[in-house]
Amino acid sequence: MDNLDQLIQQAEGEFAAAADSAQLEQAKARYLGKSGSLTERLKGLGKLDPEARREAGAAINRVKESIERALEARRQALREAALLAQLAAEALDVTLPGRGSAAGGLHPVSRTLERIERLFGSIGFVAVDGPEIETDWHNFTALNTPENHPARSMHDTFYLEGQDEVLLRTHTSPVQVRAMQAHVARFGHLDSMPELRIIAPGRVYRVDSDATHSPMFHQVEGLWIGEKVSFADLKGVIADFLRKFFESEDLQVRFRPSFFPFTEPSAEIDVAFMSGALEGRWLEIAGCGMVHPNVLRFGGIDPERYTGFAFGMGPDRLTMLRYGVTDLRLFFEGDLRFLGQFR
Ligand code: 2NL
Repeated sequence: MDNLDQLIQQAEGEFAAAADSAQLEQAKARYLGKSGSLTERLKGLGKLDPEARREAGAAINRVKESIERALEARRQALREAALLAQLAAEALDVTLPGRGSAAGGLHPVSRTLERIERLFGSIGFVAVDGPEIETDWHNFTALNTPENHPARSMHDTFYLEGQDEVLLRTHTSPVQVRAMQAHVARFGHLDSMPELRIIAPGRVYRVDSDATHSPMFHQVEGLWIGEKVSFADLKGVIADFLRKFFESEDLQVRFRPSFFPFTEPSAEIDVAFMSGALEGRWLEIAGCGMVHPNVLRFGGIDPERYTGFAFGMGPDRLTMLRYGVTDLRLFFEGDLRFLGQFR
């Protein structure tokens, strides 16, 4: 009996010492396994006479049950310890503040484009778009650009490989040419066509790259065609737009005679600020003019009856001026340290 009680204590000690379930199962085998000490004792019962065998058997079975209970208790304890360890390892502090989602923002040039669209929209101009891959006809011919004009050279214009009639548009004028044709297709049969008032914002491409030129840049062109549209209308629309765009009522605006194949007469538009870092300096910011009769004709419009003005400006440059940015390439490198500053 004493011997058996010791066996229980010994088993309990070994079970307690088992650090994981593998060690515990090894300890179990030493008592309850095929040649474990209890099993050996049960085998020994056969040598006893029936009276003694019954008594010894019952005692061994009680011990066996005790050891099995101790085993099951230790198994349970190890399972709980493993679960607690896992919970601790995967601990998640739900009271910590979230990482937050940084607010995004529009690209500064997109902000300028939206501003331009809104200001012209307020006087009835509708924004239109069109393909960036254009035909030579829409980009140059319809704009009265001579066959041998330098703008048509490989040096200035990106042509598609193996196709000398297809190119990346160098301005958004072809969008306006398409809009004129669509307008005539829609309203040309009427006694009097409604006015066409559009702006064409978008990406354009030229073979040019330095601190102030990017091979891809933006342009906004505008076009107003009607029966009595004059250069005076052009001056008023542009001057009003620029004062609103730069939020400066005393902005100086100057129209300086110039030349474009697609307008006649043509002018360069300069502005001068009355205060700030650029105070008093004339800056060239757009070109404009009365639409050349040939261009109206290419658009399907009778130049004897209708006149119109057109203009083109660079929103990238307008954005640089508005925010005081000196390197155009910053707009197109995608560096969030720079872009994140415009919100
Ligand atoms: C500039 C000059 C200009 C136009 C663009 C135009 C478009 C049609 C007909 C006539 Cl469909 N003209 N566009 C006219 C004058 C100037 O842009 O310096 N842009 C940055």
